[in-house]
Amino acid sequence: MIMFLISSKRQPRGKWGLGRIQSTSGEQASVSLSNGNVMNVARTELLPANPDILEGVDDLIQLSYLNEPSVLHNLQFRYSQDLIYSKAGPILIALNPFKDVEIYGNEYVSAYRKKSLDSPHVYAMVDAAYNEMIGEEVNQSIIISGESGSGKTETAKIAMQYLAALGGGSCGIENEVLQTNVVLEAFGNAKTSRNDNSSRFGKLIEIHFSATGKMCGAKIQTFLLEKSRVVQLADGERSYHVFYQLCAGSSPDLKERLNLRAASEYKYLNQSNCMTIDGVDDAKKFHKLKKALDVVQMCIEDQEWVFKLLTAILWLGNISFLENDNENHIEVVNDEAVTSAALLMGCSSQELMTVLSTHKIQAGKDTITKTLTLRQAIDARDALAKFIYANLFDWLLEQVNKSLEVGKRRTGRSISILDIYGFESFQKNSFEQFCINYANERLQQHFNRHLFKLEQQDYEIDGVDWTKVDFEDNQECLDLYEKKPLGLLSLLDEESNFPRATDLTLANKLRQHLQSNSCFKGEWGRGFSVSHYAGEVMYDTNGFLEKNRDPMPSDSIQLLSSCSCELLRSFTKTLNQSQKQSNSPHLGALDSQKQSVGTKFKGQLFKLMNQLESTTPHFIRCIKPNAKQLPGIYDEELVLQQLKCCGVLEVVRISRAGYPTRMTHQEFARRYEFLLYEANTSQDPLSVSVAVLQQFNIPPEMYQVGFTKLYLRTGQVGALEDKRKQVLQGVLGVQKCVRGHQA
Ligand code: AOV
Ligand code: MG
Repeated sequence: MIMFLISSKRQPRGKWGLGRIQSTSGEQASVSLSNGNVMNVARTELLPANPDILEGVDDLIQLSYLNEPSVLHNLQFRYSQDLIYSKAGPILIALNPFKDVEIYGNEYVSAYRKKSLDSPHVYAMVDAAYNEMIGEEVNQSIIISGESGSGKTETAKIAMQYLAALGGGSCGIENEVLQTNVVLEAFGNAKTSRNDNSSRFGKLIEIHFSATGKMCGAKIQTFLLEKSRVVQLADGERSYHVFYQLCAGSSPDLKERLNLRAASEYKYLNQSNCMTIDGVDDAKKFHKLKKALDVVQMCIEDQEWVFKLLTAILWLGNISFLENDNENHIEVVNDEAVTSAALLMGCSSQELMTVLSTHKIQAGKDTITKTLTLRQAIDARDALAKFIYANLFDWLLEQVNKSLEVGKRRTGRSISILDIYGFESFQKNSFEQFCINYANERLQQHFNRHLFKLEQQDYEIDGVDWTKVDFEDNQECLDLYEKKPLGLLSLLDEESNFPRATDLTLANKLRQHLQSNSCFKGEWGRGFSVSHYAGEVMYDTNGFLEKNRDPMPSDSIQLLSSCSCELLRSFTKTLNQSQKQSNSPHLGALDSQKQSVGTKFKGQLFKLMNQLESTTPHFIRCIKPNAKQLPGIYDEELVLQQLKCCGVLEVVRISRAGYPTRMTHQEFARRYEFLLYEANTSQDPLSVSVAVLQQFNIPPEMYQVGFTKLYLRTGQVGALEDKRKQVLQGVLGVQKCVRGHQA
């Protein structure tokens, strides 16, 4: 059988098909299809297919032919039978089924625990991590990546369920850990065009275990919450779930206390013509959220404060402005929106109106009050709403972490699960993609290092000749981002410090200084492109400076620090003094005291990488089989592109090129010495091992002898193991026989 490319005008790359060559002439071959049709195909478009017995193997490395169509075909074959998990060497590939597949729950947990099931599964991978943690006291990490909607968050939850089940299930700390998902998803997830439940933040949960292997606590870290979503939505998308849940599910009593209306009455929510999600009952979700908040031990008073601030944010969004006749003079419309927001925040309507319409400037000893332009006023209002939401999110996380706190933390017994946004490349890419893709470069390097560099080092240290397999190193792209003073992040910060800088001056600056890096390409106007490991992405600098500065007017901070709401006041305490009284131009340059968003993110990533370096990593790559979020559809082009982006194809190639089976000379000799026909006179494990290899005619190119270990290519120990089993069974048979006689 062969695979061949069916050219089609509609699909630029064509589709792969399966067939048999009937005859060839010149550059053409005539190929018969399974449906009996015959077609002519260019010979350059033919590739060998795998034999039928390899159809649907659960590890791609077992395939004899590892071309792209074979890998795609194998995964598709499995997907069509609901076998959504496969391996690529050490990596677990998870294809999103977009429907319930009956492979989870207690029965499956215990089957994987007892090893009566060993097909690829999240459970199997987590079980291996758990065993290594218990056995060797080494911290473990499970790193889940994939593009939006591919199933990362669901996979992370499945992993957590397995770990919770090991401790006895749904009570105590296990339940608490699981319930954090409900809380964080309400506040950090939203419907986007790609995923009805899209996480708008990255998350690392570190789960700790006691000496007896039970969960005993956890700690959650989050990365880069998308704040802009609170105030601005794309058509067909929603803001954070919690707003709709609150509006739909709160009791009439609570509604009255908060002066809360229906979601459709709030501008922050109704601007995108999308208020509900098919199949989701927001009111029901609200009740689940309240139960989850109880489980993570948030008291009723605190819960009420949270709902108050959420409602305040919604009312802030309804505040409008009037432009007066004399140009550049605006006024806040003194309506219900202002009074409600002020009441909930604990300040006077007048104070709030002043902050949203004027700006105080210190000139020597005098304070001059200037009126804001309409644009500035809207920005000030939105900045306030974003500030409150982002701080509320952080505060909530802090509360959750307090309730999960481990008494005395001990290293060597934790499993961290990382669920972080995958590589993104859209038609239009902005600051968010710029940061997300940077995070993915860092993770990719971690992945490379672990799988390739470590592997190679291993060979070299052991004196094994291994013609180095080339792999893509992405250091140059990381340098492009991180070098000081001439890297993307430094230059962005520098430009953010100039009040007069614009998107265009930023783009020019980057072009001027970065042309020498081969991963950088200046485009015309505001654009620039970066060659990421997963492909080239063109960024539009529009909004980069504002988003990197993330300004919060000092007047607003002062207002918050004088509000009667204690929670709001606490949000300003983390800001340092100079920032509160900062005299920077209104929403202008980056405050010298404040870290930019980009630099802060870089710091977080470094910390994350340090944490991960001290663990044994396990990688799960989630793949989205179609963009429609529907079951049963397998879009080859889309899958192939994702397999490339996450390095699966590269891993398959490298694993096969190397020597995946490794045993020390001692281990090998101990295991197989008894198979030798002639007893080896030498006691030396190395010469015993070599004698075994020779007796079994293992060809020299199939193994290498290192200083301490033997290295064998895929499939080579199979024959030895078979023989061993055979002999052992024979011996047992004889023993049984002997005993039978004696009895
Ligand atoms: P993501 O985390 O990777 O996207 P999710 O984990 O939210 O993606 O998955 C998206 C949807 O796919 C879920 O809401 C489920 O409907 C479905 N799904 C995923 N995995 C499974 C599974 N194992 N079984 C059944 N359905 C599944 V994002 O957070 O957008 O990057 O930012
Ligand atoms: Mg997610």
